[in-house]
Amino acid sequence: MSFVEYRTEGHVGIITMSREKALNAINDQVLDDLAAVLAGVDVENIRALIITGAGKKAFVAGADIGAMADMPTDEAVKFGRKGNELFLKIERFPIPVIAAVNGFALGGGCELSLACDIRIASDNAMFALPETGLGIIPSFGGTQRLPRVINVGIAKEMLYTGKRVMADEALKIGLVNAVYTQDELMDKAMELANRIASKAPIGVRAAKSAVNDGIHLPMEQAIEVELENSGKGFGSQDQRNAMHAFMEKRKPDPFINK
Ligand code: DAK
Repeated sequence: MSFVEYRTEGHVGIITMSREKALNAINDQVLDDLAAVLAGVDVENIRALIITGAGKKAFVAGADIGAMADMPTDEAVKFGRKGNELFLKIERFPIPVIAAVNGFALGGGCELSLACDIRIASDNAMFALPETGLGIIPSFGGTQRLPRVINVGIAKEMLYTGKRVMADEALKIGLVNAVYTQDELMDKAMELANRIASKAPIGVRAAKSAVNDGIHLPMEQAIEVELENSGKGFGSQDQRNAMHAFMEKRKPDPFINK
């Protein structure tokens, strides 16, 4: 039995963290199952991914505390590495990944959402990094990604105190792009994913690479990264199609990712 489900709707892939009895908490098997699902995504055809949690309570309530309570340090390091490799894969996945946060996003769950390109949330969502209260720190990238997504001081307050941030505050501090009711959340996530999927995949993928690879570089190097990525779209069939359609005052033919 897998703890991670995957289905597709048109050009959109939907990943559901499905360990509902434990509020979708992440153990070793969850990491393996998520890795297997990602490895199976047909990136030629799929143009956006959504990650959400099963049930109405949680996106992911964290790494599995029961599994970690008596874990030997060497195993904890292995668990951390596995999580880090996987979350890096999500961050660098060739297509955009949207976290549809439908409830608790605590500890490792908050970190999973931070590895995604865009976060949207339901009005009952709650974000926190409560690890210092457990005698540890976030170890799936939370100390690094949170201060790169939101203001450093607010990130440090969340890290040092484990402060719980509800959906409306998450919106205010820029942790999420939008908040919807629980019933609306997946429709809105699909709407956003389909808006991304309607654009030329070569352009969208190049934009993701340009942002990810350039954001921490000095501007001179960063604009070179942009130029390299710009070359991926230029000369493509989708670019020729879209620009000629504009000149001919008609809609472009459907994009083919070539
Ligand atoms: N781990 C394991 N089980 C969990 C869980 C978690 N993080 N969160 C919830 N559950 C389980 C509960 O134990 C309960 O199981 P049963 O008792 O029914 O068997 C079930 O889910 C339902 O939870 P509750 O009965 O507690 O539900 P409530 O609505 O009353 O409360 C809650 C919901 C989310 C407020 C509460 O469950 C809670 O506080 N959960 C823990 C949240 C948390 O502290 N999350 C952060 C975990 S620390 C590292 C790698 C990674 C990390 C650290 C180090 N290294 C490699 C070194 C990451 C750390 C974390 O994520």
